[in-house]
Amino acid sequence: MDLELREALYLQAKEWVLEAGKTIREKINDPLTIDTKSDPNDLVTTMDKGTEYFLITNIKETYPEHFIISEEGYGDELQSLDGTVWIIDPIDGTMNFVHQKRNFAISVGIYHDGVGEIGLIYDVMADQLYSAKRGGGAYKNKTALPRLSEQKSFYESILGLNHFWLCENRLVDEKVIQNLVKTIRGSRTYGSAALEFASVAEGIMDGYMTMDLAPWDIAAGIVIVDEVGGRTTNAFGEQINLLQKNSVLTCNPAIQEQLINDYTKKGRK
Ligand code: 2AM
Ligand code: CA
Ligand code: CA
Ligand code: CA
Repeated sequence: MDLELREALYLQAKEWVLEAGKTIREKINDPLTIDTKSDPNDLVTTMDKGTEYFLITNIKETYPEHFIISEEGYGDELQSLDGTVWIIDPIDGTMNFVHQKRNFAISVGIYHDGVGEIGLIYDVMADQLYSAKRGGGAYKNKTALPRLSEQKSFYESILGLNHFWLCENRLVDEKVIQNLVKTIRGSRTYGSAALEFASVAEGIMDGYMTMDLAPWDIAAGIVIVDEVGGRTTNAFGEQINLLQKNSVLTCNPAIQEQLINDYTKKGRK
């Protein structure tokens, strides 16, 4: 992608994301209409839909030749990642948004012919923007994020995991994951995939592993984690396909091999 074009795209995307976030902050205490999707705990609100609508109408008007993959239904049905594709989650962490009024993010990844060019993750209530351009490093607001330490010890690592990994599940023997949790230093569950990717990029968590995420949960995070030298695959070290759901492991490369070889692959069902 042409670098000048990309810079313009980045500035425009950033402006829309910050504006959408400001609107959410201003309306955070307004009454909400909450619906459920696949199950009673799978929530969606008028704010999720309104934010997606705002972003997508702006994109379609300004860049009619671009494509969009997004969660709440205003995007396109794509069979390929050819061309320029925006991959959008208007609110990542809707349960946090509804119950906690914090710890949720707007996530926007922009890919060109399948290559991640721009990643934006906006922690709305904290007013912190994680951003990256391919080859240009990653930032938290205006501060460059350092590359992840190559010295990270597996035993001193903190992993983002949700508790379903410790229950009987279809992917990995839960006993193996119980062993993993006892072996590492600690585990955390934030409830927003995008913010967990941002934490890995910032080096305040060393990895994040999850069973079943959609492209919009991870597209921006992949670009940002890449830019600090992190790696993202599925839970077994295989390549992610951004046209479908995947299990996901994003982490410091220093712990990747041990995590996959001694745990997820070993316990794979
Ligand atoms: P969402 O809030 O945009 O739906 C929570 O663990 C993470 O998983 C969030 O990033 C959440 O994104 C995502 N997620 C995907 N599908 C979900 C579901 N059915 N229920 C709850 N969270 C889901
Ligand atoms: Ca959702
Ligand atoms: Ca999401
Ligand atoms: Ca969402």
